[in-house]
Amino acid sequence: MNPEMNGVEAEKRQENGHEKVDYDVQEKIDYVFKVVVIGDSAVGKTQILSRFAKNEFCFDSKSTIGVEFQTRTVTINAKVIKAQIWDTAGQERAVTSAYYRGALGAMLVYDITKRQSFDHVARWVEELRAHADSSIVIMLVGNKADLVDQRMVPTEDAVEFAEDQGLFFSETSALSGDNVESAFLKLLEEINRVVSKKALECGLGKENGDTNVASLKGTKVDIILGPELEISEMKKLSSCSC
Ligand SMILES: Nc1nc2c(ncn2[C@@H]2O[C@H](COP(=O)(O)OP(=O)(O)O)[C@@H](O)[C@H]2O)c(=O)[nH]1
Ligand SMILES: [Mg+2]
Repeated sequence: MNPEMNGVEAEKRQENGHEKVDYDVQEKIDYVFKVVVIGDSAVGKTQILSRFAKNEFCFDSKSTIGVEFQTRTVTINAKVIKAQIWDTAGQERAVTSAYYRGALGAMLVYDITKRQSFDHVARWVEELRAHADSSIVIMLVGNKADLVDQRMVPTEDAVEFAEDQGLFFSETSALSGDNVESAFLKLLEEINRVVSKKALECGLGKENGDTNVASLKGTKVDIILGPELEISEMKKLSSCSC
């Protein structure tokens, strides 16, 4: 990862780039969920992320190299959730355990036109099992679904693998935008479900019937909480990633 640019700066730059620092929205955020995007080089990870975060597809992917994460805020079950989605930024071969730290979800991407990228998916799952939290939610994504004539990975092979490994599965096209939104939203919904369940298991929400930010403080629930804790968490992450 680029030591010159930690997560905090990446986000500032992104928001300043859009000349938009929306403090109102910031204040309302209930949870920040860290999600990592992994998979072989050139499968479309950066483009999937751009499609979800900015609804953009950039033919010159190089222009996004160096940005370590992008964010998008969505509402799920009346909770305002900021998805903080990390990109390998061209460092697929050098992903360290710091990249996975605190991640609640993973998008594991392969290219439906490159059999090898699918054959490597098992290795990426092992990597996740070794370095990420055991309750991490994993979405297997077959990208470039628009290239129908060049398909080398049958959908059934991926469905079978996903069922075997307990992963969610979707085929997407970052180019057309097909299924990108639904794949991310499904992942975030599942994370929300896991987090809410963990909170209940911790005996929370009984008194007030809710799993709000305040009630989660000081518990073992492994999430990044609202904006006031977000910066320190990001500093922690960035200081570990260099
Ligand atoms: N046809 C098609 N090309 C894509 C799609 N997603 C990415 N690409 C192209 O695949 C190449 C690699 O994409 P990139 O996002 O940089 O891959 P990364 O290395 O996994 O981040 C680029 O030339 C993209 O334009 C897609 O859904 N359809
Ligand atoms: Mg990339």
